Amino acid sequence: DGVKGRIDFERVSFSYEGEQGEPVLKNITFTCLPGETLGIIGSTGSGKSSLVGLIPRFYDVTEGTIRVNGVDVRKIDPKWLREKMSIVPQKTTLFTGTVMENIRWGKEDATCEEVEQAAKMAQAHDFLVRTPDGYEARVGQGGINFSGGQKQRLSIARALVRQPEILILDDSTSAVDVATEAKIKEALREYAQGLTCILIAQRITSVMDADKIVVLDHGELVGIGTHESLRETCRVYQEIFQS
Ligand code: DUT
Repeated sequence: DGVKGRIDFERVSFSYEGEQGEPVLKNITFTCLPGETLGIIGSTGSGKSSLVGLIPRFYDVTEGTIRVNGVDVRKIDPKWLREKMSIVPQKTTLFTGTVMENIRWGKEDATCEEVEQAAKMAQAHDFLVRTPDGYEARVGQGGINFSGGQKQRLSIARALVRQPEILILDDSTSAVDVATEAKIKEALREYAQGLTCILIAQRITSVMDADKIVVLDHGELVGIGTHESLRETCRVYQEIFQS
């Protein structure tokens, strides 16, 4: 169907409950079409994580409307909504168990082939098969025996094995080198066609090839467009680009 993975924000404002002062998000409007990759960039505290947290209804909007596949999310059961999307949070959440168990978490019926396929896309397969126990390697508490970048790649594999319609990566490749990050994005383009992807990032290189990029500044949308157009027209984007 033509609306699978579509997201619309319409004049969305948001304040955390009980918080005084300026809203965290102010009058945000944009559309992410099915299969598009949308980048979100902005300085720390500009509201990026808050914005994506509204999509699976971790919080509800204060004003305005968010639609997923054309339907107001307030009319959708959060459980059903979260089935359709995978979110990789800023902080990875691996648990004590095998790598296989960790990737399968959230989709316990995934086959070994599906786990391997997800790990390949996330660029985790290669480092896993180089360890003696491979997918049966034990993950220590909090993933202590893996590097930051490896943990992020395992988290991305976990998100992909659920075969979501919408994938949200919240700064999930910050510890992954630029070349490996490019490989992950290339694999997603090749194997996960039709997947809508939202990428929050700190560095421009992470989002510059997105179909469009939303620039947030103190909770306001100050630019939306491609890297090329923002580089010419958006002051905040230029500042991030030059920094
Ligand atoms: N905020 C709260 N309560 C929360 C989370 C955030 O009041 O539970 C505030 C802190 C900040 C604003 O909301 O002033 C936006 O935070 P958010 O985490 O959405 O910003 P970010 O752009 O994702 O920041 P970072 O790049 O540091 O993750």
